Amino acid sequence: MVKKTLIAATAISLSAMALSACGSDSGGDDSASDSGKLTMGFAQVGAESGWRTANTTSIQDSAKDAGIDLKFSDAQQKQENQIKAIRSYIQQKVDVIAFSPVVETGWDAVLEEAKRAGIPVILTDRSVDSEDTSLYKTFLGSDFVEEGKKAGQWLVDNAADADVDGDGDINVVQLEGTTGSAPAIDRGEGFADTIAADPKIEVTASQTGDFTRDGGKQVMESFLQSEDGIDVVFAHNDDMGLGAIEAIEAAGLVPGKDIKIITVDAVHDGMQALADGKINFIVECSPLLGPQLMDLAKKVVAGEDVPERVVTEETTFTQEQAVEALPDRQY
Ligand code: GYE
Repeated sequence: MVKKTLIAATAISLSAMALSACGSDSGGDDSASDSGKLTMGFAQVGAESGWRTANTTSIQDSAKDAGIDLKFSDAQQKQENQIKAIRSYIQQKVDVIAFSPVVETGWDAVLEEAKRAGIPVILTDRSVDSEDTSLYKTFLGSDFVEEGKKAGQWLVDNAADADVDGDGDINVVQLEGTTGSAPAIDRGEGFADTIAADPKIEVTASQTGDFTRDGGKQVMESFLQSEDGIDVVFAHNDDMGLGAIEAIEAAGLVPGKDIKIITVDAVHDGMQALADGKINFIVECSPLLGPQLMDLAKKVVAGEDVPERVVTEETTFTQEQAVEALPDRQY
């Protein structure tokens, strides 16, 4: 009950703010009918990581290729900004709204508004935690639980190596993604479930670094002070792992050797660090969702059936595999 009231109050104050939100969108005509092209409003999470930058480029490039008029907004990792952007897309009567929800909860009100306006919504990259699945047409993106499991499995398989200080325990510190976001929740869960197979492996500290390099660095600095005998870092993305590398080096330790590092994404800088031996294992999460998104958007607007879930295919990389794959990586 309390929660509902809160959401309603937030919805009112945000709708007032939405009146001034139109200016934050970039480019495009005012409605689909002006240009005869299909118009998509896309509410992006932010620009927090290399993954996000590659994802934005993929969406912008493939909209152009598909002849779709894209209205794009960057929410700077704030849900209220995404809600404002979605409301402004509803006002502008776009043909389709796509967005990557920064956190999982709190979307029902704005999604109901889109539904009432007859504008289909596509979730991409991250999903929402809503019981009413009629609020969106499809969800395109990775299986984050599976990614967490792959990270955990590598550690279980390499446990002997990962016990760097040889004390019989493998102490893991976790750098979590944005609190309340689907990838942070699901990667954490998949990882925890998998390492439970080996009682020697234990997560001794876990804190959010908000998916940023700076966040990862700061949290790792504090872990290095507060935790004894850290053997492994599990970072929910490459950027936080790269920040952790800086903190580990500043502490006079050798990343990849004195402390093993596992990350998720496989963006260019992460792959370079893996090839250089500073990261030990990366679980791939593909940001190249643009072409499939544009395809789904055209189908949804044309009233065609689309699958309710489209899962991205991805792999994993060891240090040797990174050396091989790097020259051909697109991002
Ligand atoms: O792993 C991280 C980004 O939602 C899959 O968000 C995405 C995650 C990605 O900030 O780097």
